[in-house]
Amino acid sequence: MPSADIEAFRKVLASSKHIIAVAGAGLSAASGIPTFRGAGGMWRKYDAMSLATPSAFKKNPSLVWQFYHYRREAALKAEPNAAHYALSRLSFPPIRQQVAPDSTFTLITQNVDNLSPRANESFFAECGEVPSTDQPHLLEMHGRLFDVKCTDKACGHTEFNTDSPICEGLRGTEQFVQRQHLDPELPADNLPKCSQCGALTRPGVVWFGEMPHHLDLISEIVDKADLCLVVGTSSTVYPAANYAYAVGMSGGTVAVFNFEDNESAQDADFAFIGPCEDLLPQVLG
Ligand code: BJW
Ligand code: ZN
Repeated sequence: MPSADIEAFRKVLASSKHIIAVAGAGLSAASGIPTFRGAGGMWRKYDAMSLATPSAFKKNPSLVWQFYHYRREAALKAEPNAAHYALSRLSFPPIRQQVAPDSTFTLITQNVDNLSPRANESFFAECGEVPSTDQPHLLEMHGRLFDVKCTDKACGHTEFNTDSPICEGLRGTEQFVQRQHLDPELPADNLPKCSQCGALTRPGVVWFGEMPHHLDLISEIVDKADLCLVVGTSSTVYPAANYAYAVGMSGGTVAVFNFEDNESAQDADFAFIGPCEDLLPQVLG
């Protein structure tokens, strides 16, 4: 049975040398970003294979872009929540009183919404001290909604673009997603084009069947981790779903923060069941 003893968890936190957090959509739920699989989740309304695969994009880039335009607009309107900031706090030496001074912390997020980088940036601005860069504080393994990639391999241009809307042709189409009726006829001319070569672009997120980012670095960090926080993820998508298991198998501690008492919570050493935006600040201290 996992423990929910906050004092016992804090002792482990304080004595851990290499801490990681593996985060998913539940981390951003309180910011108003829908999850994928839970109640109100996007994969309950839309078929993931028709929107989040390279073949879906090849077949109908208009449908896929309408979906990602909606997601971009939602993420631009959202603000980081208390759970993002609780994790930011673990990254910044001057205020990391809950952890050993020589410990490391890396957030490995599956989220693409830019809310963790924004939380870190504003936290860092408040702290006024440059965080140690020996190991990255944040790895966005499923890419970023605001990376826009040229589909012409010979060009290969990628840019970070937070324009709202990303192009005039998609303006207002977010309503189609809200009404669950994407426009299959939206012409390809209406879609975002590469600023360098004019070819069609695609969202810089990692779709099913594509290789997630930073895998070698993540493997190194996971291999030496002695504490893994699993925050707001259903742990159903690989390879992310394996990381907590790997830490547990090598003798580390696993602590799950989730709304639901799911399988990964039952297998964990600690399980804090409830909204992570309340639990993370409370439990991390
Ligand atoms: C709260 C809360 C609150 C709510 N507080 N909690 C077997 C083994 C290995 C791989 C595979 C395999 N079978 C198939 C595969 C391949 C596939 C895969 O895993 N498929 C599964 C469906 C089985 N994986 C891939 O294709 C990946 N690539 C790959 O494997 O490359 C080859 C490789 C080879 C060798 C080594 C390594 C790699 C790529 C996966 C790409 C996933 N892409 C998406 C879309 C990204 C773009 C976009 O955003 O649109 O990523 S799918 C979607 O799922 C998104 C998410 O990042 C990902 C995970 O979802 P997440 O975050 O867990 O969300 P939910 O909704 O599932 O869960 C939310 C949780 O929050 C719930 O538990 C709630 O209870 C909780 N919650 N509110 C706390 N307030
Ligand atoms: Zn191009």
